[in-house]
Amino acid sequence: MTLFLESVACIKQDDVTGKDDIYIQINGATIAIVGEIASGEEKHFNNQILLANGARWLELWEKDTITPNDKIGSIDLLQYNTDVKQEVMIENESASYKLGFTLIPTI
Ligand SMILES: [Ca+2]
Repeated sequence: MTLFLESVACIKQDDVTGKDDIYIQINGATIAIVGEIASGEEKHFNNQILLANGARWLELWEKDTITPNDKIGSIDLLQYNTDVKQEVMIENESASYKLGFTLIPTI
């Protein structure tokens, strides 16, 4: 399966001061670095990521230098239909993000 990552929108950032520093992991491996993003901002991507067999859990993380990194949340990729754009909220008590992506089955 290929993950076509299209957009990451920050509805509400995690950090109180400065911007969030976001990266995305799948099954523990970093597959995309979103970088600095603040509330109300959206970043667009054109990333096609070939997923390993068994890849399932997509996690959104926010990097902190002093305190441990914050996990914003995770989604189960197996829950989503393929070949159609998905817009999925990933959030916790403090932060809220919206991911736009399409899953493409490997032929
Ligand atoms: Ca943080």
